[in-house]
Amino acid sequence: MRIKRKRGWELPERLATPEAVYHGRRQFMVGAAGSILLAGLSAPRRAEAATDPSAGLYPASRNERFVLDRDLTPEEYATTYNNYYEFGSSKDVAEAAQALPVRPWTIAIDGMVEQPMTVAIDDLLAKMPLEERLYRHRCVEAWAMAVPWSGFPMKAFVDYARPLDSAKYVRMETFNNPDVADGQNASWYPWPYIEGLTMAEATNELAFLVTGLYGKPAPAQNGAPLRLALPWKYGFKSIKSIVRFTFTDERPVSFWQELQAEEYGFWANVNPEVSHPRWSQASERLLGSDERVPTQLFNGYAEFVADLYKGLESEILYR
Ligand SMILES: Nc1nc2c(c(=O)[nH]1)N[C@H]1C(S)=C(S)[C@@H](COP(=O)(O)O)O[C@H]1N2
Ligand SMILES: [Mo]
Repeated sequence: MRIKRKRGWELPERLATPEAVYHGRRQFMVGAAGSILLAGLSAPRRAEAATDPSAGLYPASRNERFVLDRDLTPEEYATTYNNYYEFGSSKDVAEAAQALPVRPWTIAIDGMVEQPMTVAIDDLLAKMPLEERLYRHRCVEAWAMAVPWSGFPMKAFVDYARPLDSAKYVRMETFNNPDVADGQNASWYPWPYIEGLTMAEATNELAFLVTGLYGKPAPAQNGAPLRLALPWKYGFKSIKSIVRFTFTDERPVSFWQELQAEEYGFWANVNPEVSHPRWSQASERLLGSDERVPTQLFNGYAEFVADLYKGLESEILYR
């Protein structure tokens, strides 16, 4: 039986979801039996998470340089209201994401580097300076949260990767496994999820590779075992569950840009004065409440990043 899937824009906030772009194509639910199987898997998967080999590394000591102007979002909201299209286009993907095997997890480093290599996540964790940072996060859909991420500066990772001077960008790729991530069976999306940064952005002190949150290893729905946090950019730049970093001299085309370039670009810096083509970016809703607060230029991080964009005013910097 073919069941028509609920369209993403039935709820007000989803009016603003990036996926509201797909050309009016009708979608059909596939593998209803498959989701029952996943539900059955979730308890053992949770037990597995409890024995995460990196669990002893948390909580990491807090870097006090990054301060918030608002309360932390309660953990239950940050871990149950997620964008993770690999596991579906609703916000309710936490359960389905438990099917993602986060160990073993190997990360490839290739392209313009001295020596291409692969590294297992736990070997990488042993080499990187783990710390906790409190960051704001601003989704392009106009919801926002404040999260205690754990991880390491992307700069430390770039130093480890040893890119050549000819590298101008880093391109990142999420896993591609439609057997565990049913959303990847939706063929109108350009899987795998891709994102990219200039080398100056990737080595800016704010760019942070995340392995944990709320003093614990990151749950799958938040992008375990390795994701980005780029607090001055719209949330879609903060790619989850990364398996590959490619250093290149060509500007990467990201997942959302490939899907809808008029709405989602390469730079995607937060700016309250530049509207999305379909909604205002002037204010944002704090996750877990009905409160709206004004949005800030670069999401409040201008002092760290504004200089990165000097001389680039002819580019589309704010979407
Ligand atoms: N691979 C992948 N990464 C992703 C996404 C996604 O769908 N797939 N969604 C992005 C978007 S739109 C946002 S707002 C954040 C959400 O992160 P959170 O679920 O931890 O809040 O992840 C980003 N990274
Ligand atoms: Mo987002």
